[in-house]
Amino acid sequence: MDHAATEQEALSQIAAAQDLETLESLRVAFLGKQGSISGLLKTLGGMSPEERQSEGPKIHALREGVTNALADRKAALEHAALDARLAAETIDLSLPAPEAPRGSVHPIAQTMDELAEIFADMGFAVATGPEIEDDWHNFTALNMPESHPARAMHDTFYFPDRNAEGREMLLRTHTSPVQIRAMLQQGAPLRIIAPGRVYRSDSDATHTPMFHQIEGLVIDKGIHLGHLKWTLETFLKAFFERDDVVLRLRPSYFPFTEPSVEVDVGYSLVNGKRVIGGSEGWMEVLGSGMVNRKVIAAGGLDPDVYQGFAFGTGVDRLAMLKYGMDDLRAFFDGDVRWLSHYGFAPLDVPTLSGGVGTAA
Ligand code: 2U9
Repeated sequence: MDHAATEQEALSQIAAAQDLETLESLRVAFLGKQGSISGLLKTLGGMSPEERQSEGPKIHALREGVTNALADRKAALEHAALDARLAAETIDLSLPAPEAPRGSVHPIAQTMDELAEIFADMGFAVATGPEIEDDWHNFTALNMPESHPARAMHDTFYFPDRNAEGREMLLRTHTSPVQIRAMLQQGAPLRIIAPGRVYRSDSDATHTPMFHQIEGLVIDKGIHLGHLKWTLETFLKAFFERDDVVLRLRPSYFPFTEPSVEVDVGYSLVNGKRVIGGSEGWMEVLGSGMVNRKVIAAGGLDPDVYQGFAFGTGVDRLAMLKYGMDDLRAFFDGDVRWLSHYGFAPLDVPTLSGGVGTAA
């Protein structure tokens, strides 16, 4: 049988195929179950051994030649299709940009920038650290030993596996481990703020499992509660952009500070709405205190030589208070209508001289 002629005919049909469907129907015609070359292969079974020895290699070579030609043509057709698509789908980079910038800065990002600006002016550096922490940096070093209730499963997101040193791993429940790391790495004196995301297993109208905190830490010789009060008062006046901000310090308890104070800020009622300033009522805005001796020691410093104060607050709550949003959950919905209402102009960077928070 003239296999060479059969192969020539098959190859020319394959070369002439202009699209993938035609090529597929040729594959079926030659190599499919009922295909012509498959049919030739089936004739091998009925041949004498001598005949099979001479015919077998020829039929197999024919099948291989056609298989390769089909694969090559398929690759060539796909390549051509991609080239055509790339040529057709171009972006005209010479198109003019939109007249006004479309995006806006999220109120949390804006508030974080304002806080960094205010504290930078008071000599604080911004410190950051990992959101996946070990239990020593998140709890033990902050005077929360293994028996402490804040370590309970229902408050904290733990990972199933321990790290290489055998420590339990978790999503940080506050930004305090950042300050522990800063004390160990930088020593004293220290003046830092630690803004960032924190995680707690809590979800309702006023709690989201991820929220934003900012904490501050000052360590030096001779630090006392007066330094704390001045710093927080200066900060709150700058943040709310009012000179009549009044603070009220109440005794409280945190494991990492001793003594501990909660800070309320006075508000007035204007048309039935609470406005920061004056003292018609009080709202809690910050937790703070003198750093516990055990925490100073965990940070590698001698508590007989160094003292410090620390504070912490929720950025989401501060943003709501300043910009008048009433639903925490809208912060994380990603709704562009909400963002275009509450967002800030991207090129309007907060500065102390220009006003820290100018709405878009
Ligand atoms: C070190 C030493 C002390 C940080 C502090 C608070 C008080 C506080 C809460 C306010 C509301 C967190 O967002 S919130 O849930 N924080 O009340 N935080 S003192 O004290 C530290 C931190 C680090 C090394």
